[in-house]
Amino acid sequence: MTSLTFPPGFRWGASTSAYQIEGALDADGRGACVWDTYTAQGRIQDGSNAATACDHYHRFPEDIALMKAAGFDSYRFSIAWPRIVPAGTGAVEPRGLDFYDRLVDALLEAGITPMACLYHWDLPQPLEDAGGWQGRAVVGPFADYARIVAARLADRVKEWMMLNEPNVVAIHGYGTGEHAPGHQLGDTGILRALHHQNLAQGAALRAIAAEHSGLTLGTVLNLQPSVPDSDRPEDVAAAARWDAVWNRVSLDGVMRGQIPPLLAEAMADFVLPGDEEAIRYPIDLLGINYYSRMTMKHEEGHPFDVWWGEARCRRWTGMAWPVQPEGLYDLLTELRTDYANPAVFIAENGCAYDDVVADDGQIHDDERVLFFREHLEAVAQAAREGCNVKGYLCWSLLDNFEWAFGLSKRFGVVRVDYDTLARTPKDSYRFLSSVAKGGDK
Ligand code: GCO
Repeated sequence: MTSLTFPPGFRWGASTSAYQIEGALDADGRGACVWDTYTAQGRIQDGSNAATACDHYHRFPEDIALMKAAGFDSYRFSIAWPRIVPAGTGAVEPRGLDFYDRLVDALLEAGITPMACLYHWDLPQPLEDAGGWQGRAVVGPFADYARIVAARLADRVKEWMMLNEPNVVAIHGYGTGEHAPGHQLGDTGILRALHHQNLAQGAALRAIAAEHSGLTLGTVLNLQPSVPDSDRPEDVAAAARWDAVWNRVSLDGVMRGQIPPLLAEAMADFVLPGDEEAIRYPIDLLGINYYSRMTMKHEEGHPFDVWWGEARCRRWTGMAWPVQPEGLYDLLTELRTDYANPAVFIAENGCAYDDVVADDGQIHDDERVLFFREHLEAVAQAAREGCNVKGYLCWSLLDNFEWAFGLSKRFGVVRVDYDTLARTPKDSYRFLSSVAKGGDK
């Protein structure tokens, strides 16, 4: 077995997002977001909602104590836009800012470095009503919100991520309709949502940089190698198309200011002169969310005439996602060789399984431990070969509201009992803790 050794100063921690854990959706003047609307439409598979979720809004001290006890030194959380600017534009809600102020102080007190993500999918509903990510009207409000939050917190929060997975927002929010706001606007709708997120990101990066120096600015992308299901030319072309949509619009947008050539024609209607400069930014740190490879084939009737092929792997997670740690190694290697080896960190990696609470009250989640071990080996190997990887944040600290799956899919290293809200660390928590503390090598 490869040893789990990492470069000096390698950072360890967890990621969460506001909507998935906070609850308290009506507290302290928070406005409505697209996920509130989508949930109220009855579109969550298990009929649950995020009204309470993990009640992190009130229980964050306990959650921070869990991270500290694990030996985690870093934590990525997201700030809920509708808590800060409830109507998307206009009045700022001071009680929303106060909450993140308390959270940040408590993290620092615990010796945990806060990393704030500005957008983990909770678009204020009034902005969606005005066109959402389909148009440019959202760009200015996002930059304003970024400036407001940074003005309050950047004296203590030094690491800022703009977006989380713009591809998933675009594809599922505006293409398949499986995520809020639940539109099915075809290929053009997906590309519009991607491009306008790129523009908003560029504007927010510049807005924050203009106000504060010495910050680490970046964004978080879900990057997953797209491989063809067969060597038939139409499958090879489908995988390349999917790579352009899923990975390259976002990655090449920020890193190179480039629209993928494969998509240039399809995007010509709404990419204006100057946009490529506006979306490019020399970020300091790139967060990567990795779950699996994507095996794709040509099939009409789906976005971009691409559909899932047969993933060749030995195991699947409880989401029926293939377990393919070698894809993470390939991805890190590609960033090193083809993108000038940027500073990166794993911002999410993890898995859902149908956890069982054993007679001893514990959760012996061996499959999740194995998942983490194999992916950490892939990261360690890439780092040994020179990849500039700075740290690893698991997804997720807590079981939480897994979007359209509701509370039915558990990704946490800490179990949440949704009746009592009791937290129980799983074996996977102890495993990551031992690696973070340097005891498991
Ligand atoms: C993501 C999402 C998370 C999900 C996780 C599992 O960024 O994809 O950030 O919110 O819960 O990926 O599906």
